[in-house]
Amino acid sequence: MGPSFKAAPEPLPNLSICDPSQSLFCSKDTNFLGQKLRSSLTVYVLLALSYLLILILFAVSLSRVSMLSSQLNEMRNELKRNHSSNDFKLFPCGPEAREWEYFSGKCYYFSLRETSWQRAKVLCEEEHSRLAIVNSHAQQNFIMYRTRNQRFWIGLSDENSEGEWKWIDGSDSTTGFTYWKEGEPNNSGQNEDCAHVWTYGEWNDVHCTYECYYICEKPAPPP
Ligand SMILES: *[C@@H]1O[C@H](CO)[C@@H](O)[C@H](O)[C@H]1NC(C)=O
Ligand SMILES: *[C@@H]1O[C@H](CO)[C@@H](O)[C@H](O)[C@H]1NC(C)=O
Ligand SMILES: [Ca+2]
Ligand SMILES: [Ca+2]
Repeated sequence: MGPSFKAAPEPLPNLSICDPSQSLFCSKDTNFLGQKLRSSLTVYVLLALSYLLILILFAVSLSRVSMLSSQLNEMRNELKRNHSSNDFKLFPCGPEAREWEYFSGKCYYFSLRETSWQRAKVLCEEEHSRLAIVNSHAQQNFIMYRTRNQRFWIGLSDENSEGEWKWIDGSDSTTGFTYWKEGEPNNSGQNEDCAHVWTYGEWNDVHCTYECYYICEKPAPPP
């Protein structure tokens, strides 16, 4: 049996397809799998990198946009401030309240409808103002030119005590500026307790239920 054992030696398995210098996986199949795995790994890495890049780009552009928009906002605000300051030059009583007219630190509203003195008082209060108190020649002139001989209620009455004319803020009118028409107040019919401006802006007392236009007055808003 011995010599027969000396038959041709079995050839060594061909290892050439499994060159360890080329692959970690030493078989044709595993080598192929490894290559596939590696290439997909590369793809994943590349994908991840590109995602990262996109994310970074996105973040950068986002910050740019937010910076730009904040700058834009700032400009818009400045423009608005400029506009409003220009508007305030034209309308010191507020661009949103153009029916109020500015004179010497105060704002005046000259009503477009006529009503009783009491109702006029309430209407002015509803607009956070009061019936006008006239205590200077300048103010009297302004009102006179503005009322043009029409009857407008002012904040003056003697309804609490006959003959004691008081301004709506409680101040005594006899000690300060007055502009009564000659012969007024005459308490005609013992029943004239409210004052209005009339011809040439002169003051007259009349029934408080008489229907007149009215003048409201309030401090001008701060600039
Ligand atoms: C606002 O007005 C100021 C000067 O009053 C001017 O320098 C500035 O450019 C103006 N801004 C805009 C946005 O118009
Ligand atoms: C008294 O005032 C009223 C107006 O309120 C006027 O119509 C009347 O003529 C005046 N009376 C006199 C006597 O001046
Ligand atoms: Ca009276
Ligand atoms: Ca009178």
